[in-house]
Amino acid sequence: MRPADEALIVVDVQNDFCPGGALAVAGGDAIIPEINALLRQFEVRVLTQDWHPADHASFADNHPGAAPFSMTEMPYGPQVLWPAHCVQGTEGAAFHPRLDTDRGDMVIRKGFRSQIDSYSAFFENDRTTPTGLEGYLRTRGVGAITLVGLATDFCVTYSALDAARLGFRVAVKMSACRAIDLDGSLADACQRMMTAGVDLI
Ligand code: VGL
Ligand code: ZN
Repeated sequence: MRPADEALIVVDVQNDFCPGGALAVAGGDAIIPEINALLRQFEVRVLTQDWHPADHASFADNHPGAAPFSMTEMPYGPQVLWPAHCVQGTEGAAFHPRLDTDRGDMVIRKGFRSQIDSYSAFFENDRTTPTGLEGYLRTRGVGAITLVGLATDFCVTYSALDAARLGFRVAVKMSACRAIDLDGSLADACQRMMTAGVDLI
């Protein structure tokens, strides 16, 4: 087992991010066996779940004429417009059936406010509205986190950068992540994580 002050955070291993899903990440389901093995090694285990209302502002469908994967401006900055995904209560928003969710101590949902997206497990995309995860980890005595899941270049990276900014020691286990990789976003994300002191392992 890993030391008690280390948490595993499993990001968005949901049907819509796996092959056949609405915002499928190539090989998204291939990481599940490794994640299930990791879930047995950590004392503190958090699962995150992207959890959007149908009228969510990050969905291209809610912007007449906008194409999926195009950009828009939100009050908090630029935002990618995604195909509708992870709509609350749908099969697409459910965890992948092979993910060992029984091992999760805590499920944190994010992106449930219609006017703001939330890539990070810690803060919404305005970088200030908290999800509550920081308090959960601190009250459990966590000082170090390992991130795995989907997608490397969006929710995993934003979570890693916020965690580093909050003072946690942060590692991303790259073999247990898969990327969307829009216009070089994966290389850019890795560069930003390394600059922030995140360990890519
Ligand atoms: C994600 C795009 C939109 C992710 C979530 O989990 O990386 N990406 N919503
Ligand atoms: Zn989303």
